[in-house]
Amino acid sequence: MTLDIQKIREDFPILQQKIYNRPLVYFDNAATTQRPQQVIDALNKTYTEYYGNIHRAAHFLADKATTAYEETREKVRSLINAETREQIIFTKGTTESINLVAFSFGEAFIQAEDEIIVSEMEHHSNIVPWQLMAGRKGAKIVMLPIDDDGRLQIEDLEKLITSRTKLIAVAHVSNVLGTINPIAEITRIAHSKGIRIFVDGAQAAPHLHIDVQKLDVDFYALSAHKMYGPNGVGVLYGKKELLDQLPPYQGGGEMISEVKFSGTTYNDLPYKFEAGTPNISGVIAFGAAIDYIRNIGIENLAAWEHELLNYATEKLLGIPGLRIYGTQPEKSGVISFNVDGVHFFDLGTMLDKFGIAVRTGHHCADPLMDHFGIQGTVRASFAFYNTKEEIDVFIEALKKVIAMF
Ligand code: C6P
Repeated sequence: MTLDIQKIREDFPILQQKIYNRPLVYFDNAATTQRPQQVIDALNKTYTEYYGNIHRAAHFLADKATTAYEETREKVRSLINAETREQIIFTKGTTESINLVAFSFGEAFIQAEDEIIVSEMEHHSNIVPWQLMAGRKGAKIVMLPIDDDGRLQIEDLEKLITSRTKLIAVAHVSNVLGTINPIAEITRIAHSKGIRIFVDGAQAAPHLHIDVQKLDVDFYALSAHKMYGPNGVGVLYGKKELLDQLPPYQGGGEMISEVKFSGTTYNDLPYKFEAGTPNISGVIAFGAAIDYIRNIGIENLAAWEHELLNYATEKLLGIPGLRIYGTQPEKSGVISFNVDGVHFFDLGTMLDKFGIAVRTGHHCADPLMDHFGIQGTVRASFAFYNTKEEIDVFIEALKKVIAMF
């Protein structure tokens, strides 16, 4: 199917504006995507028509809000093909999902001297929570290295695994390199040794068809704001037998079954992990975002983004002195690069003056920067609403900026 990109773009009001009198070129989609009118309308409709606190009141508004909230849970379940809705836990985002597992899995399963394997390409969100847990428990973090193409050295994995290894934490897609990691293969190795796997899907869920049962992962995390949905909403998927064994992450309303000063019992899944009033309107509007991307078709948007990636990569490689980090064939629409003699920050700041939004810096991946011996990069990241014409504008602006320096 060929996508009508111009028609799709009309759904995104923010893309219609000019920045410094030039049409906005939004290439910072890995940081956060923009929202279609359908998502904005869903948010608006929740607040204007059926806002109430969920799961706890007998009145009409609360009942309607609860139904809509739970409908999104079912949409997420279906999107990632989880076995049951109980395994879909709403959080604030990928970061909170990781902190939840690091805390609760740590409490249940980690002893002093145990080891967690974390890859070198991880976002800080998939490093620091494990370090905090390791610090509390006296456990150790072991790094799974990458090569200079940005490929995980899977062949080293078996050598890194010891009898103390309890979990492997890895991104499905790198936010800097775009590398799509072979999750099914890593999972097979992990499970053959009785090790659990946590997958950070923040950069994968917006671009790939995710099937948690086929991947056989133990935990999977994602963020709605990278999927054309509201910010402040995320998901944690987990295998039921594991989630059942984990203690709660936070205490508060809704996560309990009965509270007595002599002791408290906890609610069933997924509520055991959803303490307090959640982002009700955000979760409901996330349902509209899922409908939106499923209407386009994940395969269709992935194919178009891949075409954009190839088109931009070829043009960028034609610029003398430009180096791309992350050159794996299995790659999503993210291009990180530097240009000889020009600081990434200057490039980003000048591109902004042409109306082009890119991200510059370490992209919350310091260990990865250390691997390449750099402080940061410029990163252009694409979504299905981007066009080849925008890439042409970006390349021309980039050439002008380089010439100025
Ligand atoms: N990366 C980027 O510009 P939150 O902030 O919780 O929604 O997602 C955190 C996160 C976790 N893992 C990966 C692979 C990510 O890319 C991110 C967020 C953004 O690359 C903001 S730093």
